[in-house]
Amino acid sequence: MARKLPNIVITGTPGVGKTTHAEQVAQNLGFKHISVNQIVKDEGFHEGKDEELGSWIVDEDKLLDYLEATSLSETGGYILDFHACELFPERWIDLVIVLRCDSTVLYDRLTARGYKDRKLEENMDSEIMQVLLEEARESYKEEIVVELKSENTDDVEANVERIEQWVEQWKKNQEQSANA
Ligand code: DAT
Repeated sequence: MARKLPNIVITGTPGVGKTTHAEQVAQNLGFKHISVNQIVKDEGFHEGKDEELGSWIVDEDKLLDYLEATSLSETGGYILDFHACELFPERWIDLVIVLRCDSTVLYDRLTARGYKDRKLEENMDSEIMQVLLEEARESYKEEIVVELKSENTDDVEANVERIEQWVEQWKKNQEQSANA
């Protein structure tokens, strides 16, 4: 059965603004915001922490089983907010937003969060090398991957509006194909 609402992944290097965007889109559209990192932590879907990087070593099977048990694949209307995207099955996902940020802006955001040493370096490198954009392009169809800049509040406003317009169009297309 076709989903009534699309599912959206919002991805990018830590600090680019995933949570900021996901919360606003979820609130405006009544979508469910899934902070994947939070779930991994709260539900224990990990095999401990990489101490140097400070990130969880995710147990993908447990995480995917958990997501599979939600109404995500049937009803849609979910926003998955995570610093990786290739693990989500293509059939679940309708749009992949990759947020990008200038490195000086990102440096300030990450140091404000207390990131330093290798954790800071790895994340800065990841953004500069556009690791998440490549991962998204390799994992999903080109036409559903959208790169958006997230450097100031005007960007957030414009991006949120653009995502909402995209959702409207997606719904119209679904209705048309259902009636065809
Ligand atoms: P992420 O979820 O990708 O780790 P976040 O949404 O928590 O990022 O944002 C990190 C910090 O940067 C937070 O203090 C909000 C701020 N921020 C993010 N995107 C921004 C933007 N486009 N303009 C201004 N501040 C932004």
